[in-house]
Amino acid sequence: MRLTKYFLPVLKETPSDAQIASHRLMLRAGMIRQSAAGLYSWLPLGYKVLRRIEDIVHEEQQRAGAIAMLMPTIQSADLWRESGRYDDYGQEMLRITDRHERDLLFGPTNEEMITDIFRKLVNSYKDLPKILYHIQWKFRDEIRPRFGVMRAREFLMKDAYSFDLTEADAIHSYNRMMVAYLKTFERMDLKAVPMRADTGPIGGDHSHEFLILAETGESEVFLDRDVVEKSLGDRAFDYEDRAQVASIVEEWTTPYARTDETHDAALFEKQVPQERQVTARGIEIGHVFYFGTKYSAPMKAEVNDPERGLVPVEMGSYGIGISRLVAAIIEANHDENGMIWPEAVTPFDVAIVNLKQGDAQADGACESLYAGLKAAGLDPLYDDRSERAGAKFATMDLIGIPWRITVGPRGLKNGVVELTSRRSGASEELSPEAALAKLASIYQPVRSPSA
Ligand code: 5CA
Repeated sequence: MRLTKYFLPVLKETPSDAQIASHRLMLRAGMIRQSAAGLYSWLPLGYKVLRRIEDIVHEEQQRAGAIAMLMPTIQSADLWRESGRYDDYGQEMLRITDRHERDLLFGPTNEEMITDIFRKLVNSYKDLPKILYHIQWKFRDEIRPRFGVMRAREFLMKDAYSFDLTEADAIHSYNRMMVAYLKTFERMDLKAVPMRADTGPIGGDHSHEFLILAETGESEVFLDRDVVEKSLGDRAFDYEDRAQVASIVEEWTTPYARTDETHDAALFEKQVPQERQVTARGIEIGHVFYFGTKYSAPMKAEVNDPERGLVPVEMGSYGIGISRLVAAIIEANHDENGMIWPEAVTPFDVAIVNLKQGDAQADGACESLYAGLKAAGLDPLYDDRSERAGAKFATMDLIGIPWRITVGPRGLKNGVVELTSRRSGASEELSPEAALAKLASIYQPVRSPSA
């Protein structure tokens, strides 16, 4: 993309009503625009990041065996009356009446709808297990929407639902999703920690929240430092192998890690040596629940088990805050000059800054780099504006492109361009070909991971 052709409405002023860095930066960099309280348009730069995050989530869900589908945003109130949640959900639910006076609602989550689909279309135990998911907009009429897309009213969620015959099978589905989440967040360079959680209005007996540590997080968290250091890396495992998947879950859930809702101060003292005790704040980016037959029993989502006859299916649900993740990643990756995108989710892979727009040699070198990067499968943003170098650098720093190639007449005389890392600030002089080869080798494993 050429910057002169793009839509990047960068604000000069820092928006005064934005309290946290991610909200300020997303507004300043022209990623989002508020249309009403808790409702945002995703402008092109923000939308690119959102899509990158969605892609990673899709890949890892499917790798873990979940199947993609799409359900509507508007739901019938009758389904929610069957589960008993129509009244329980309270004022957070946006209730709508259509022209025929039918009660509808804008879905805050989809347990009822997927249970309805399942009960109508599946009746044999032979069709189990299944994990179905979608990525769809949700609406929750939050009493205090704030921090931009972090706590919005309309937000994008990945929600998966598992269906199993027995509790043991359901726990395996739960564990699969837990491991898929570890993998998903690791690919985004996030240190996400599963913490024992309250189940809230979703219900159930078994639940973990995934949080990343950040000063601006809304939850207080208490944890053993050891769990933050853990990583799956390129560890090989098989999602079908129950014992293996369970042992990964155990490894991550054995160290103490809880939010203030479930924190037990005495247990924390007993279980975690003083020097490893961490009290911090966290942002919830995902939440997994095993709730057994909470919905399948009242809604009669049953299958024929050869031994037990008709039995309600065992279910779980698994959410990821896709739009919240954009903000959470910024909270974890920024400095005083702007955002610093991890390569896995960056809106553009590399910025090309032409120091002397209009100079035939500099323009030619930029054009050929731009074409070469695209041919190598990379997504460059070429700043082809006739601006001062300082202004071009400031824009690229603000929008956080992880790599910058600076092209100017002086370097070109010696056959070199400058490659700069946004994160470390370190620069090196390389031939244009070598810069291209280096970037290709950085992005290849990020875009097509094997493990
Ligand atoms: N049905 C379950 C899982 S499918 C569920 O709804 N879980 S949840 O309530 O925990 O939401 C899942 C994720 O959505 C949360 O972990 C959070 O990351 C995100 N989320 C929840 N509320 C908001 C909000 N108001 N704004 C942005 N993201 C939100």
